Amino acid sequence: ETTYETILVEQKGAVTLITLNRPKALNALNSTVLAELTDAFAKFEADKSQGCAVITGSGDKAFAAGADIKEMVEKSGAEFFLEDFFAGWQADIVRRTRKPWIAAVNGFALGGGCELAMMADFIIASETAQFGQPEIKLAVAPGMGGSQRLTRAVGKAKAMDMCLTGRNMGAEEAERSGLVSRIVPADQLLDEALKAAGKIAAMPPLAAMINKEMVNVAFETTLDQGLLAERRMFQILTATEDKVEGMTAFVEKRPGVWKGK
Ligand code: CO8
Repeated sequence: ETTYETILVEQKGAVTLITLNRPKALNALNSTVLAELTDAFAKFEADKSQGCAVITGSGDKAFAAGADIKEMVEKSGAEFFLEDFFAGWQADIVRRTRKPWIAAVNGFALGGGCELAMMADFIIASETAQFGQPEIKLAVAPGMGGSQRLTRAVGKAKAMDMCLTGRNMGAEEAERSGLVSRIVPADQLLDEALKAAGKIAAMPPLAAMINKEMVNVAFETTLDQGLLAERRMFQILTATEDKVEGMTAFVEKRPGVWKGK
C-alpha cells in the first residue's frame, strides 16, 4: 500500500476509506492533497477487489475547511491561470472515477471542502456538519464547482444566499435542501458511511457503475436524451452474466453471487 503525506488510505473489505489528514490545517486542500487523492482514486478505480469508497476528514472538527489559503495567498493571477488552478479536481476525480464513492462530512465543509463533498455521489453528514461557500469573503468565488453543483443541489435561492453572504448551512438545513442524503450522530458517522459503502460494494459492480452514470446523465442532458441513455444502459446491463444470476437468484429465493461481468 502507498503511504501518503496528506491522506490516509485503508481498505476495509471491499470499501476504500480515504481520510484527509491535515487536521492542524482543518484538512485544507493543497496541491499535495490533490495529487495524492488523484493517485488514491486511480488505485481504487483499478482495484477489482474494491467496490465503493468513502472520503472523510481527520479530527472531529472538519471535513475540509477549503482550498489551502496559505498556498494561494502568494500566488499571482498569471500563475493561477497558467497552472489552470483547480482543473485537476474536475479532470481526475470527478470525471474519471466510475465506481461509486461517498463523502462522510464530519464538520466544516467549506469552500473547496464543500465542493469536494459535492463531487461525491452522495453526502452523509454528521449532526455537526457545516457547509458553506465563503470564498466571497476572500474576494474570490468558488473555483471547484461550488457555484454549479451547489445550485443544482439546493436551487438558486439557497445557492445565491450561500455564495453571496458566505454563510454556513448546518446539517438540518442541508438535508432539507437536498444537499445531503442522511444525517447521523457524529459518533456514528463513519460506521454509517462504511455500512452504506459496504452495501453498495456488495451490489453487482457493473450495475453499480451504470446506476451512478445514469443518475449523473440527468445533470448533463435533456429529459428525452436522458431517457434514451437510460434505456440503452438498462439494455446493456441485461447482457451481463450478473443479470442472469440476479434474476435467477430472485426466482430461486436466494442471494445472488456476482461475477462483475
Ligand atoms: N486554508 C489554510 N489553512 C486553514 C484553512 C484554509 N482554508 N482553514 C483553516 N486553516 C487553518 C488555520 O489557519 C489555523 O491554522 P494556524 O493554527 O496555523 O493558524 C487552523 O487551520 C485552525 O483554524 P482556525 O484557528 O481558524 O479554527 P477556528 O475554529 O477558529 O475556525 C473556520 C474554523 C471557521 C473553519 C476557519 O478556519 C475558517 O474560516 N477557515 C477558512 C474557511 C474558508 O474561507 N474556506 C474557503 C477557502 S477558499 C476555497 O476553498 C476556494 C477558493 C477559490 C479560489 C479560486 C481561484 C481560481
